Amino acid sequence: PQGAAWLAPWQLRAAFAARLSAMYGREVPAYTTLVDVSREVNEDVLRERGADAERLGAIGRVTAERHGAIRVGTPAELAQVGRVFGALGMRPVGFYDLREAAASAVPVVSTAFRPVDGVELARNPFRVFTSLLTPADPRFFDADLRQRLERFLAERELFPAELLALADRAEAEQGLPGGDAERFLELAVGAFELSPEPVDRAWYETLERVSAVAADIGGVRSTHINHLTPRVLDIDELYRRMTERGVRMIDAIQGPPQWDGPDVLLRQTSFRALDEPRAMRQPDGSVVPGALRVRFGEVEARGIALSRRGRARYDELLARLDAEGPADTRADRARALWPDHFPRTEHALAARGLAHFTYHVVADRPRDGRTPPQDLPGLLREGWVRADPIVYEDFLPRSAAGIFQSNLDGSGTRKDGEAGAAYDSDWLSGAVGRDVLDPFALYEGQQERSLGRVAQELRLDRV
Ligand code: OOG
Ligand code: NI
Repeated sequence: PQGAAWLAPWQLRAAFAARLSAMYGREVPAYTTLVDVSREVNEDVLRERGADAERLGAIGRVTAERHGAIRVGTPAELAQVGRVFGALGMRPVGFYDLREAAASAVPVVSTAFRPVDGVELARNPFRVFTSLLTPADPRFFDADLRQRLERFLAERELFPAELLALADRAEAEQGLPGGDAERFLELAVGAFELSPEPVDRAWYETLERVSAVAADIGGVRSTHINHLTPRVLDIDELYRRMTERGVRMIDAIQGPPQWDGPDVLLRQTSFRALDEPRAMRQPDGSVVPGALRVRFGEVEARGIALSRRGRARYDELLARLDAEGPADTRADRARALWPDHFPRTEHALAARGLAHFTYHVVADRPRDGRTPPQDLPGLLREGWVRADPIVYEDFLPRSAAGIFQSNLDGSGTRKDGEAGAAYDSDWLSGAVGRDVLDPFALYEGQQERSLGRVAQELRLDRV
């Protein structure tokens, strides 16, 4: 049935991302400014650095690239999200526990839905950071509040049955014909729009005392996309230009510091959304105008995916920065310590196994009568093989917690001393009804496959 009007999962994904972006731009004008400034910065970087600017993704991909964030209340809702994104060729990757991150009290655990295959990522890398409320965590919710919350959540419907049926069909048949695709996209975007339904003020405020995130998720009868993030090639420059335009950004860029060596992982920054008018239902039943501040703007720059070893090194550095000095000097200390932890060239990152690359036989290497060495550092050194960096497609729990926190009013309450409820990646797989994939395993697989091809082409037993 796959004629001209057929939309494959990646086309549905690209169309969904574009429509979500149009909707969000209508609803949150500062987002449009952010997208415009990101595009300007990307054009300038491309002009200045030429092909080098595209080392971590072709400009077409980077310009269209977005991630969104949503938050849901129950495992059943999360499983439905999994079906909607399954139709778009997106799978849950990574487990993030934001309840534990230092200085934040966010009662959620998260994953990110994204394409996992190299070809699919190149077509459209749209991803959605998806958080699930943890009402069973006694550090946030007492037994009574938990029960009221779970009852409230069980009664709401975030995704209409028609949407879910279309999603299941799209996943099973690997796409949808034009008319159904149109309907699916309309319903899917609609499910993430801010609802005009009045907010029950007393209930919302009850949850807000625990956490603004709990209120945002469980205080209303619908969900909404709470930010949509473009990708920029020079985030420091973007930060300056947004500030010049009078947009007040959060104090810091989260993630690794700026330096003159290879960019790794992910750097992000955000600005607070403005109050948005929302109708409020008062305890006496009357509806009055009110305002809530639930959406914000964020932008990110992506670097090379670190290996498990590289990541351990990054996490050690974070722990050291926490332990050794005051928070307000953290950025400077990070910049000073960074060169002791990470080498200044991609070549060294590859040779020391700190980051992931795909490896390719250099086709036009001059023939000098030598035979290729068996080891990767040797192959790289003697010019047999070239290493292309694998871009980091995931998130960072610490940065995510920082992004959550910097966009909240109160810090909420987390009673410490009590044991937190146990949630882990396996638990989350059960909740979503799909395997939550390990991001490291995905990068390792991609790298291994490329090394297999190298070995074959150079007739080596292995590399
Ligand atoms: C998600 C915050 C995390 C990121 O980019 O790290 C996130 C949220 O606010 O729901 O989006
Ligand atoms: Ni984000």
